[in-house]
Parts: sequence; structure tokens; C-alpha cells
Amino acid sequence: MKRIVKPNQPLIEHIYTADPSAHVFEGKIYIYPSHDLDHDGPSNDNGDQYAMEDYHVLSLDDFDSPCVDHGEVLHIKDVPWAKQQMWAPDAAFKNNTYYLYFPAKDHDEIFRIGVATSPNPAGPFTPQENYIQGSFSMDPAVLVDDNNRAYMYFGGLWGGQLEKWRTGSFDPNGKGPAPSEPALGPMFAEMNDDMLSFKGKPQEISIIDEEGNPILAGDEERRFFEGPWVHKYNGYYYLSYSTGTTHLLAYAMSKNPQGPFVYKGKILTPVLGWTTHHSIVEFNDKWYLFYHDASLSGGVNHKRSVKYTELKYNGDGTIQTIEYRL
Ligand code: FUB
Repeated sequence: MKRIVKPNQPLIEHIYTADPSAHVFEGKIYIYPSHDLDHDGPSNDNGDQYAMEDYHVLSLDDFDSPCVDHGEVLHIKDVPWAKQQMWAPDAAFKNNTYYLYFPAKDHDEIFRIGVATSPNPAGPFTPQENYIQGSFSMDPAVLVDDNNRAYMYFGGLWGGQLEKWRTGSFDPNGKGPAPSEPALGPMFAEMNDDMLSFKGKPQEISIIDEEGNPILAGDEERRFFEGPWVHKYNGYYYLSYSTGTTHLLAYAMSKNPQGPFVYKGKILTPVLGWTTHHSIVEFNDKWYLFYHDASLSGGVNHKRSVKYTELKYNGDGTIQTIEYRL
């Protein structure tokens, strides 16, 4: 008999998965995760242990149904421009087409963001020959707004290489701001109608406190590290992200999709494992947080599994902090 997935349990157990991007397509929940390889190689701050090579798509008819693994939908060997490390993906629907957005290192070992298409939310996906021109860094998240305009949010520090793009071009020796300087924000790019290209040059998003001051690079409990996600609730855009070194999921709110976003608080306390990465989705009038931890592997950082739990708002639109539990 197939297992019904309860909150805070791995969605699947036969492979390791991470970085779940959840969407409701065709009345079901589709989850686009990374696929962690089961290897015992060494770890470093560059994230070389996250040596992923392909993507699977998962789906749930609802929360009383088993999770379906639709199998491999894209492999790096079929992506001409990509060399290694297929990290956190996302998907979007527009033009009667499903788009899978994914970061990978190109043949110069520079992270870029690619796109692959399918008529079916479960794939398989056919990649474009080249990465999105003007893209860099990692962790793409795409919001198709109510007016049908689409925006990509992306970026990540350290192994995600965001610090190396501060001059506008790739500097292998690029460093992040000093602790007393404004932190680097995630990047924002509006997509053209073809969903395959950017309308203009990506712009940095600023995250500020309630007084309008930028969150500083040394403020590791609140500053952006990686994994941006944007959803809408009651007319506000919610930018949520991982704080990396402090292992939190945090969020900030704005009336504008490009911000500035005002920091509001924590969504999830630290999980088992170094990384924390999530998405937020509404299904049948309730809201859910999809996230990952390393519990399935007994705590190995690069052998993670995706889970979900309910997310609740307060009356003023702020999000109730979820205490992680195994
Ligand atoms: O899964 C590889 C990387 O780890 C992701 O791109 C980051 O967000 C972190 O979860």
C-alpha cells in the first residue's frame, strides 16, 4: 500500500531530495526539488558536495494521497551549456507551457540559469541550447503575477557566487560587503513574454528594517543568503529566503514586486542539516511551507529530503514562526 505523507515527514524515501519549489498546476500540487546524489565525498564552503546531475518531479493529488515520483525529467548530459551542479530549480506556467528554471555551472564553472520546457507539468523537459542571457548565480524562483507579468528572483552567497558579480561582471576574486555595509540582496529580473529571456539587466533587491535602514551584511539572523521565494497574500508580496550561516527561513514584505522589502521575521527555525530552503503555496484555502532537512540520512548535509507543514498568518498579515521538529 502506498504511504500517505504526513506533515514533517519525507515526501519520498527512495532518493534524496532538497530545495522543494511547490506549485498548484492542473488542480494538483507539483513539487520541483533538487535531486541529491548519494555519495560520500568531502564537503566544503563552495558546496562541491552538492554535485547534482538531474531533476525529478513529484506530485500530490492532495494531502490524503501518496506522493508520486514522475522520475527523471531532465539530465545534465542533455543540457549543452551545463557542466555540473544542478542546484535548486523552480517551475512556472504561461503560454500553455511549463517552464523549468534551473541553475548549473557552465563549462567555465560560472553559475548560470537555464530553462527547459514541457507541455506537461510532470515533464519531461526539453532544455534550451544556452542559458538565459544575463543570468548568473543560482536559486531561481519565478512568480507569474496576477497581471500575467513574470519575474525571476535569484541569487545566493558563497558557492552561489553572488559576491563575484558586484561589479556587473564575473570577478573570481570578488568579495561580499563588510559586516557594517548593506548586505547583498537577491536579484530581480522581469521575464519577457517568451519566458525564455530577461527584459532587462537584473536589479538588486533591497531588504530594509521597519525604520527604512538596509539590513547589514553582519546581521546574519536577518540578511539574505540564498533561496529567494516570492508569493502573494492579501495584496502584499512576501520575499522569503534562507539566512545561510544562521540556518533560518526569514521573510520581508512589500507592495511592489521589486521591493524594497521590509524585514518581518522568521518562518522556520533551524532544521537538521546546514542548508534550509523552501517554498510557500496555497492549496484548497490553506497555506503550506515546503522545506527540507537531512533527517532521512541521519544528518548528512548533502543527503536531504523534502517535507511540508501548514503555514499560518496572523491577522496583520505577518507569518507565524514554525518551530522545526523532527
Ligand atoms: O541544493 C544545493 C544548494 O543548497 C541550493 O541551491 C541552496 O539553496 C542550498 O539548499
